[in-house]
Amino acid sequence: MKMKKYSAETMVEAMKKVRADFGEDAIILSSTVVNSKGFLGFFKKKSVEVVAGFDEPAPKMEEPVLPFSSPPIVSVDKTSVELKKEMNEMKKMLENMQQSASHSRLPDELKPLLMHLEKQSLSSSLITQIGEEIYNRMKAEKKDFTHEEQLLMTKQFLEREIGNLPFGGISFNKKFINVLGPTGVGKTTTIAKIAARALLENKKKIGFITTDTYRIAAIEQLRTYANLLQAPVEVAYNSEDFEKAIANLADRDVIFIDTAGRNYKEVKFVEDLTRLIDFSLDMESFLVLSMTSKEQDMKIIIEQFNQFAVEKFIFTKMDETSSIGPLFNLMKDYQIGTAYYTDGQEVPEDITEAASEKLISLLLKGAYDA
Ligand SMILES: Nc1nc2c(ncn2[C@@H]2O[C@H](COP(=O)(O)OP(=O)(O)OP(=O)(O)O)[C@@H](O)[C@H]2O)c(=O)[nH]1
Ligand SMILES: [Mg+2]
Repeated sequence: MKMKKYSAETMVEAMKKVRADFGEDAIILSSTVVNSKGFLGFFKKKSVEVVAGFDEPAPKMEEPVLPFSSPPIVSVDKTSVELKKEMNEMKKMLENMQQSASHSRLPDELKPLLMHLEKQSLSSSLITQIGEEIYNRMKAEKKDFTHEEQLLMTKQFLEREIGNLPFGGISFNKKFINVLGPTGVGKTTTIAKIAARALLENKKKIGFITTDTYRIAAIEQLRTYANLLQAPVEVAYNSEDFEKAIANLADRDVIFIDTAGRNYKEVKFVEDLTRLIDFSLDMESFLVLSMTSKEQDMKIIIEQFNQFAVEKFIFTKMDETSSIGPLFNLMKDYQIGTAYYTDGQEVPEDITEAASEKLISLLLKGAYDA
């Protein structure tokens, strides 16, 4: 606030001065009548002293013009990133709350089934949908359902969710079977299992190309299986070798390509594959994932391999897990079906051609055992 003192002979004159300076908005803070002494009592005069104040309007704030890379902008960005993070966390919390709220809304009769699906690590979104669907039918039909009926409804639900995806083994329509996947998931063993079936059951002329030249043992491992099946193996160190291998195996009906297991979270390893293998060939590509891996890590791998038009998944080591829900979550999320699942180290026995009913039965097995 601005303040100023005015003296005038009369109050009216003092106010005129105040208004001249501050306009109508002035506030009179004090006013005093002053008696001037004059000379020996002569010329004695009265005057008025006024202290007026005026509130200045706050200056209009202009947007501060900051240099592009100045620290304040960085801090604004950081705040928005943090805000986003917090909002995402809140969203997740809310979703979880909604989910548990919707579970708690569901009748007790459904709890064993839903808990079984949770133990199988089926996604909470699928579990909630299953619970809601059965509950809605209970309300509509005004009756409880037996365990068998609940299982049947769950099967029907899952069949609708994933049943339209492609399932089943190699088609034999394509000459090349390309088997991709991270380290140690069981690519080579699975190739041996599939190849044995192609030879023994489908009477196909089979051949192998290995591009896994990083480890001598990898080549030997494939040679061992190939010798048992009396089939030729070509080793491709580079793309020229790969072309030669194709020419050498021209008389084969099916050619299995074994690739090196690498840390495919790293883009450079994925790029190495594209330099070596001719993906434009008449080829079916399968991505091998082990059921012992974390779902989050499998997702990263799938996204890295998406560019290769992965035809179907092969899930291995089913025998080493007690939760196969992720298999459903991944098929649903990426709309990719399953060719085979494997459940042991024995070649060629431990492999099954996948079908949606078989997988759903495995998921629901033991739902009411307790
Ligand atoms: N329990 C179990 N073990 C399996 C299964 N499939 C493969 N294995 C084992 O997993 C190990 C790795 O198998 P490989 O076939 O060499 O795996 P890979 O993906 O070719 O490995 P790299 O070439 O090193 O990336 C071996 O000990 C296999 O016997 C399965 O379904 N269940
Ligand atoms: Mg291998």
